[in-house]
Amino acid sequence: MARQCADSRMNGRSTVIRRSDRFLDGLTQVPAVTFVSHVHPDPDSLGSMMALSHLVETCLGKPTRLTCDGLISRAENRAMVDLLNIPLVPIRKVEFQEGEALVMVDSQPGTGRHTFDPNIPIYAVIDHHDTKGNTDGVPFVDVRSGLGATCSVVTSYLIEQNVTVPPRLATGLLYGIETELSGYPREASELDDIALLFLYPLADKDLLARIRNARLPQRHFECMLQALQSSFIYDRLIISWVNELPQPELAAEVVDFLIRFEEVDWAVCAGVYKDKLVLSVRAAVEDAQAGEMLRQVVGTMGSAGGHDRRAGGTITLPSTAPSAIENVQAELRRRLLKALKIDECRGQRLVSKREILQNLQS
Ligand SMILES: [Mn+2]
Repeated sequence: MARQCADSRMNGRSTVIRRSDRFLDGLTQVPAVTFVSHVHPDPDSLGSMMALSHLVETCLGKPTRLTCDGLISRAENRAMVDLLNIPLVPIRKVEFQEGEALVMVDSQPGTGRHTFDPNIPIYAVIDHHDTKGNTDGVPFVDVRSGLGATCSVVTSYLIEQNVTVPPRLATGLLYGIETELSGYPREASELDDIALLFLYPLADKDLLARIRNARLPQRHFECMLQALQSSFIYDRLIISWVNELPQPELAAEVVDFLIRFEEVDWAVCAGVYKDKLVLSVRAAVEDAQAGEMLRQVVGTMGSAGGHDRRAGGTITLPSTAPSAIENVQAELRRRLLKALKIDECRGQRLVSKREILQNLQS
């Protein structure tokens, strides 16, 4: 099928083969395109899948599918899916067809962040994570670790192809970029700002406000209270041990809050979710290489990765007996202190036991 998008190579303005041209050129013969991302897809994953699906449908007229690996439980992310009507197919229900192209966004193969069959060939990987996956044999790879968001990469594809961006899509992309850039120091590049400037006039700001301020269930507040009551300071590191995470994405919300504590440079949350210890890390210093640090700390106990100042991972618990969890926590604490060159010391509570008890009595 002929390409239906404006192609500046044809009008003599440019002889450079742009990445979006190469991406689309490789899909002209396929019957359909399916998009995948990492487990518990976040706004950057969702916005990227929405944008590429729109690009493929508009320029090539091919059918597309957006998939969801694992649950989406964070309130804002659920609101994004509902309010923007993002049509997601659970990955375990997807039957891959012969010849269909698989496109992976905001993640890379072999990083322990997917549950689908790793033998299914992938056509494209578009990502911005520092953690390198195995992209050998993947025909189209666009990985830019200097970028704040994968949504910025795919927005540049939409701009290059001169595709009309409907408000719903602009809102998804804007929120995807915004959630990736909200930390400090701000991990962003010029391309992220170009994308934000392009998207802002097109986005539905009321919808955006509803997504940002999604209503929260009671267990969210219970979890935050427990996280604060079990946070321990070791020099410039704070670790929060959460016994029971109501949903895995809450670990990230805990560290986003704790990293603002002025007396630490590192915040770690390790929360128990089912048979796993879910880890989230934030750093308040530049050149922290948090993703690499956590990957080395976790080692063969699980999988981990991320960016310079933000990282995540999971450790599979040998058993959910309290003693088994305590052993894993002790090992993790020991390795974290060593990796961050902090002398073995007793952790100081963020909130003292006396204050916790006093608050209960008043
Ligand atoms: Mn991302």
